[in-house]
Amino acid sequence: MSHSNHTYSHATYRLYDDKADFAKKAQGIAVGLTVGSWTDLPEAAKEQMQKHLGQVVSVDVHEPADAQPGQRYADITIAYPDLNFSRDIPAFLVTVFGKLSMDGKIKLIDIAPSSDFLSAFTGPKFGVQGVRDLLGVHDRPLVMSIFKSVIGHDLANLREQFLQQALGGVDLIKDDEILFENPLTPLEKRVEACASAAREAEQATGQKLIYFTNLTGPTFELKTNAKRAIAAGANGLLFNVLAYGFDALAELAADPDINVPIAAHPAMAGAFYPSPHYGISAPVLLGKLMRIAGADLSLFPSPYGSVVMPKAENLAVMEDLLTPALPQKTSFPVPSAGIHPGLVPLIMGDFGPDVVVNAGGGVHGHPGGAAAGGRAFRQAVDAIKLGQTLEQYAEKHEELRVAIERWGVRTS
Ligand code: 1AE
Repeated sequence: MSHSNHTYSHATYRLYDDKADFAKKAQGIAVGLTVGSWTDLPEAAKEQMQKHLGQVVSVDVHEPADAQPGQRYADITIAYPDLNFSRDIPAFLVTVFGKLSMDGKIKLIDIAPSSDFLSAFTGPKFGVQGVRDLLGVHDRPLVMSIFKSVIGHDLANLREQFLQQALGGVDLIKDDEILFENPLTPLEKRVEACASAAREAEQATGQKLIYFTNLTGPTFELKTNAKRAIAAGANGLLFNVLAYGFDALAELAADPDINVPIAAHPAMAGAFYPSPHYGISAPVLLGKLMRIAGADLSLFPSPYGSVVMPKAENLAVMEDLLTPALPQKTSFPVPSAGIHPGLVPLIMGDFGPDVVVNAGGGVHGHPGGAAAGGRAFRQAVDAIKLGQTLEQYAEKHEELRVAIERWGVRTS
């Protein structure tokens, strides 16, 4: 949207209120989050402030005739002048949902930053295509394995865990997000041990592999730590974006020396998106903002596993990660938590080819061990690609057969 040569960024909110005058409320937001007051301003001041004034774009009231208490809501879209905020995500978020986030039953359900604002963000360095190019895999979903049971384990143990996961033929391995700097597996030593296991596995499988090392530490040390990890051989970084803030991710993604893909972990996302009344919607949080800030992969709870996000929200997150409507490269959707090989038909059916099948317990919990677990996932992906059911393919693929026996198959 553009008024008088000024560009605007949009934000859409869902407000629940049984009695409110939503049009008045919308006007209050447009003025309150921009110039502060309007009607009381002298005419000369109004002329001066006009370019900074927010505009109500739409007020869409949902009030069924038989509405029960708590059901009346409105979707309100406000246009904010880009003039009012600098080109960084904290400034944008504080403008559109700073104080407002605490003002009643209100949830930020969509954002449409202007092209001028978006042009300030490099976004994912690799994106879906770039990650595929790094691995040389272009014709199937990727498979990622998650380290499990890492706290309290030493380097030799960690290396062995890595090797077993890698031998199963997975494409990506990520640290557990709760593995921080510690005396048993300090950053550089951990990276060296895993990189050497990756080389060993690559000789056996002939397959390339990316290891997402957990990037941790105080905010102002993140860049240094990222570069230390890369110098030690890390070819990917895992990052707990919501604990640090989107700006930290944007700064890492924009640094030319941090030339490895970044996987965004959703830790703490549950504090933001699940309520219908408060917070920030999952597609905004784990879709648009992750991608704009520079996540090559964005993890989120799938609709099928142990920690569940409804399917409609999953698909909306995926849409925002993959839509060509944003100028940034696309990011891989990674529906996660409680994933096992028997869910692969659903994942590939719902998400299509550009998805990462990601599992921890579903790899390590395979009765034949982690290598067999990885193989079972790869076999499940191959089965669906070949148009076979998992049960058919399992007749000649032992690891998949055992996985199905252990977890079953879900087709809906
Ligand atoms: C939504 C994040 C999933 C995650 O990080 C994780 O560790 C999942 O583990 P499993 O697959 O549920 O064992």
